[in-house]
Amino acid sequence: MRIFSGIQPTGVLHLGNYFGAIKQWVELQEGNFCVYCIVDYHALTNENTVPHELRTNVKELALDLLACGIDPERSILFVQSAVPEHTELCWILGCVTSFGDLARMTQFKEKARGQEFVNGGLFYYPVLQAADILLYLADHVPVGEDQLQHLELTRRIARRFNWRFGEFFPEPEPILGKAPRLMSLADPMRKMSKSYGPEHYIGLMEPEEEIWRKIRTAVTDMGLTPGQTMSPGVANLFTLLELVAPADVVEEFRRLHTEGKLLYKDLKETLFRYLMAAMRPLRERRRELEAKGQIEEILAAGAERARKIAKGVIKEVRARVGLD
Ligand code: AQP
Repeated sequence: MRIFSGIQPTGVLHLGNYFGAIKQWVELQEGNFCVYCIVDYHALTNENTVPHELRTNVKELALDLLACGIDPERSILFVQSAVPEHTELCWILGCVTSFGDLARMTQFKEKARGQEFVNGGLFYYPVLQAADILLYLADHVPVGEDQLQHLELTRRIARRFNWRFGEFFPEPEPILGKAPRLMSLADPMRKMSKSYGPEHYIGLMEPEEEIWRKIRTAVTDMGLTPGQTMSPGVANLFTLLELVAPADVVEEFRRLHTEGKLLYKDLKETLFRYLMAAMRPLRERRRELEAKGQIEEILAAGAERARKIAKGVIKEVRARVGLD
């Protein structure tokens, strides 16, 4: 498979990002051609992005990704703005994208809702995302569930380009992980996300006491709606437990829940223990990588490899649309 995926340098890496996407990124490195991108142009669509913070966030995120297991020898890891072909392809693809399709994107509608100033980049975001993926002729994209609609649009854009200019781009398929939609612990009706504030995510590299505080205060009893056997908050804690604990531990907690004997305190303590056991090696690796300090070289080498591919694809695209 030819894999492409991206992540925004908009702050800390959280458990939703990790279990929804990054863990698959790492696993897919085995036997596939993988291109992983820190999408800083996308981050500019966020009105709160501050220049010096963006620069720092890019490096911090690169360190996080390496600590999670992205191997720059096997995968191409680079920063989007270091490869200008992304924006060139974005413009060309925009010209085969339907305005109506863009206006239907739920992420745009959610992010634009209630904002006094809605920048054009936010509206055009899915076209740039399509360009990111198609520039590497990727056929598979590991993502969380929130990105499925954008990926469907990428497929439509590829189809329309191919129809107008001849078969060229693949129609990429999503790869969903075991936790395609991890929910906020403070409000389990919303996805875990940075946009809603620090109470709504758990950062991979947050201090342990802070992670325990967020788990300890996680919402559990919300009342059940008809047909539900578990409240959304408890279901979310079980989802997390399944990701980090052995099957027999999860089974035991499920049995207690079914018998009405489950103590949430026990569930939360066990989850915290297994979560930290899973995260500690990553946190340790990050400290080592930070001490080594080779991040700029790694990203520069990644950009060089990415650019080689991007240039070849753009050359072909320019010829097909009549620019060359
Ligand atoms: N809650 C989630 N569950 C599963 N997967 C998730 N992803 C994000 N949240 C969840 C997946 O993480 C990858 C990177 O997404 P991104 O670049 O959109 O990351 P982000 O913007 O930092 O994620 P946030 O916190 O949700 O940011 P905002 O609030 O700005 O939208 C993607 O594959 C995504 O699906």
